[in-house]
Amino acid sequence: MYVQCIAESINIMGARTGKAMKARDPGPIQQMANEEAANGGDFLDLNIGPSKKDGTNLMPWIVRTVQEVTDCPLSLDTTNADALIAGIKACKNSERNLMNSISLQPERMKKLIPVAAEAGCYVIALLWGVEGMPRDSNERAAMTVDLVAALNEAGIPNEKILVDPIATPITLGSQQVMSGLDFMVMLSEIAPGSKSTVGLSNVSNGVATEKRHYLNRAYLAMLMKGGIWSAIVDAYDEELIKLAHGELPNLVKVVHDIMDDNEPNPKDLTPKELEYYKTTRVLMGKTIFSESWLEL
Ligand code: THG
Repeated sequence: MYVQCIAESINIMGARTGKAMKARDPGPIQQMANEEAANGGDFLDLNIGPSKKDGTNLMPWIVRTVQEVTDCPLSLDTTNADALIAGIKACKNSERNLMNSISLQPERMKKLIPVAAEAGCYVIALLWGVEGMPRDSNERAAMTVDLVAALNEAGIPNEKILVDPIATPITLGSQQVMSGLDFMVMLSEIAPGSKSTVGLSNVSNGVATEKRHYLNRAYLAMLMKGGIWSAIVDAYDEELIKLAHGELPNLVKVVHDIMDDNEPNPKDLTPKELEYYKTTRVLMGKTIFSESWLEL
């Protein structure tokens, strides 16, 4: 199984690229784009945050800057709808790129859906409604039905839609994490042929930096059981990219066995497998989460 990796590091909050965006300095952004593509990024996320003031100038500038050095498809990421529109219009090969994202807010849908339909690009259907995030898999299902219907009506086929159920941090409890997973399994029935994505590092938000990778990796292996199509990831995590691209099947098997209630004996596992074993149990709520979960 191959999960498309949307590389997340070109980000207005990032130490290396944030300053370069504000100064319109192409060097650091082009360097990171080349690194992320070389590391196995299948799309490059260009995240300019809200950029309320100059988003309509900044997004097209970044698109051109990155497309000067790489043919890797792009994911244009901002809450500023006008900036997204300007960015999509600046893209070469617009049908290969990704609009991140369209949520269920009516003014956003009205502005963005016709532009995505016209460009023929992929779109992330973000399950964020007027009342905020969905609370369980049923709310996610209802939101998907509404948003996918609106996209289809404009002529965007399910094959171009990546539903994002919004991953929640483990610090909010494993029930929330597991409900996102339940939804992944339902998605193929709700919108046949549609694709999916999640912001993987959301799951480890608020956890000490050096421990976040373990949670992100095990969570990805869990999502693979639900057939996830893509994930927004740190392309500098080599092990994560290998996992996503199907090169670590033994680790994926450990995780899926636990999910199938076919628990391996921890005594039979390698140290690396044990890491995934312990972390999966935390994400599933079989072990209570604490920052020392790996030492237990
Ligand atoms: N779904 C969709 N889009 C998204 C998200 C999502 N876009 C934004 C976010 N979530 C995914 N992108 C990131 C980008 C960076 C980080 C996390 C998620 C991150 N950065 C490091 C940090 O903050 O510690 C390093 C920053 C730096 O470079 O200094 O964690 O859920 N559709």
